[in-house]
Amino acid sequence: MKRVWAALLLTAAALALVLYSGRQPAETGEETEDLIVVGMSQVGAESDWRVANSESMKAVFTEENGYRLLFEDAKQKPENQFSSIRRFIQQQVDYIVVMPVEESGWDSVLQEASAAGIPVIVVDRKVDVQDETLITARVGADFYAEGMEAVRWMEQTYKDPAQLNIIHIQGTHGSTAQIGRTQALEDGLAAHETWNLLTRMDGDFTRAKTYEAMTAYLESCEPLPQIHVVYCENDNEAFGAIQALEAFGYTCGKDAVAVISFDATREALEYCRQGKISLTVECDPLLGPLVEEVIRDMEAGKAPEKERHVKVRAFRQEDITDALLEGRQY
Ligand code: GYE
Repeated sequence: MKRVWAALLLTAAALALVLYSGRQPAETGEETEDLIVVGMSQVGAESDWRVANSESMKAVFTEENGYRLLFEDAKQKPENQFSSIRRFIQQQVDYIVVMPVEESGWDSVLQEASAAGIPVIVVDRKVDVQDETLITARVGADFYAEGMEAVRWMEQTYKDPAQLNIIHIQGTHGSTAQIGRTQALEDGLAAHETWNLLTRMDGDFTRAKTYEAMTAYLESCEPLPQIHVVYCENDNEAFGAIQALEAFGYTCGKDAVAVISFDATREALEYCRQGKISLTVECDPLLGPLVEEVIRDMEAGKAPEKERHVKVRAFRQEDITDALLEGRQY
């Protein structure tokens, strides 16, 4: 009987805790602990960048650190994200963290989160909403600035070309990373009469799709074109493009076909050291600690910084050192 009372008392105490803090109790052995519940909707696992980004979140939002993480993978489909967010609202999570697949379509679901009083933190890509107050904070890169690093490199490398033949491989359409990186190249093309866009193709940020698209393009060319630059909107696209180009007899390198990529994962830095990627622009995926700072600020009653950008760096072959490669966590 004593045990029954003890159990009842414990349950009542746990219930009181939930009512008091609005938080869900989590069982950790004998004890009941107050955890901050974070509902997280991730794009998918389309690239090495994305995998590193998810790992960074999972490493920070642990029970040990005081969180219960509800992690959902949208498999690159915006509609999956919208249903995840609605589930999180029903579950009355404390925070919603979203890495959006695309920018559009967010107004109503974020209004629902706001009506439920749940702060929304946008990570990596952006959302395009009428009412900016629906977003508590955004942590991520400035993708246009990244693209401009590449455009400036092209300007410096090809001073006065008679004609510069460029292939552009785009990322997932409608994602901020695609929009910003594409805009930079478009501005470069508009500013230089001799820059000539051979073709633009969709690589969806993946190696496989890019390999297929590049192979299909080269198969359709008779004779094969002279290519100076392949502007890939992420590393994985660059790996696929290089594989296809080499299969058709092209050499990738600064004095042959210069491949440009974004992310600068360790594998891309390796390619860069070998000279197969001529420029890789860094986009830091390790955003977990920055997102946690936002939550910590809010827990302490402070208004978080509304927009936090990670810094942009670009690497060429001569910048790659052993120390850089060894220290690379992704
Ligand atoms: O460059 C790419 C990923 O949104 C910054 O998405 C991200 C991009 C990144 O799949 O590799």
